[in-house]
Amino acid sequence: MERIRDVNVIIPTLNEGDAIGPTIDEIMQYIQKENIIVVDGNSTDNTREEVEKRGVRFFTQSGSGKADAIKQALKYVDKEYVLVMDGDYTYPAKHIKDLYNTIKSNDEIDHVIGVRNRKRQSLVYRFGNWFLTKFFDILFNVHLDDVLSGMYIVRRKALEGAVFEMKGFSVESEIAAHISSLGNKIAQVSIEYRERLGKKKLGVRHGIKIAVNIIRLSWRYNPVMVFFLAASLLMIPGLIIGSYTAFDYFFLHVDHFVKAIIAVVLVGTGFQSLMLAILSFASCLLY
Ligand SMILES: Nc1nc2c(ncn2[C@@H]2O[C@H](COP(=O)(O)OP(=O)(O)O)[C@@H](O)[C@H]2O)c(=O)[nH]1
Ligand SMILES: [Mg+2]
Repeated sequence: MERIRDVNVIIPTLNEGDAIGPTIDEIMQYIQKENIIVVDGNSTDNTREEVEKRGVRFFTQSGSGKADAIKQALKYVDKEYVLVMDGDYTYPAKHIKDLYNTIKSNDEIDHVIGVRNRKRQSLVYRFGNWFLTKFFDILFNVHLDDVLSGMYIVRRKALEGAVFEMKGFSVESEIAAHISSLGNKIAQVSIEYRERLGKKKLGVRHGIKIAVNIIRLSWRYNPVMVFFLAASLLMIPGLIIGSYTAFDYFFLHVDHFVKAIIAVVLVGTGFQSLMLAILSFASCLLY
């Protein structure tokens, strides 16, 4: 079978001694080994030996976390497309072809995400992924189904000029934010998701960090939405409390001073936020 030539594969690893061997063996059915790069976060197990045994490029990252690793590996890529894939054997390599064919089929598509079948994920993990993806969708006005997937392909040119500031597991949302803010297309392909080999690293703590980082990204790329969301979060409860106090005051002659003050503050700051949203939206249209 003819292997794909114009794709670099980046695999971030941290103590994936059990999984990285089988992961690479599978990838090599589709990609020649010269095009694969493993970027490691100072593993203390046999990850390095497993990679080098197979003649695949291996280097140890500087900085820390998955984001720094991928950012650094991007400096060494030279093919037209870059595919990122976790090194824990969860993503079947056969899907490389699906992602590749999709990005290759349309010049307007800059990014293809492998949307995981969630059957193998625990309930908490599944909810976290769903919640963070929907949160991202709202703030960036897109319709993605799995923004945190660890398997995706990107057109290298689309990443030129990207600002990477995020840490750890927020790198996927940062890439999606960059591509969607350019107004370029992100496509999706359904993929299977397997049980990982070795110990997992992601927890609720990481989920919270990702949520905060999605807000920071939105602040950078789409501030209108942040103002608008803040406005709704303040004005909706403000209006509810306000109507209730007004009703009691005018019809039942009961005063609720504290509630009335709270309502005024909420509606007032919410209104300012809304004005800022409208102003920033208008200035976006002008420039
Ligand atoms: N280079 C590098 N890779 C990392 C780091 N943390 C996690 N990874 C890798 O990133 C991928 C995703 O992490 P993983 O533990 O599978 O997350 P989970 O499966 O979602 O719990 C795996 O291939 C990890 O080995 C890091 O600090 N540096
Ligand atoms: Mg994983």
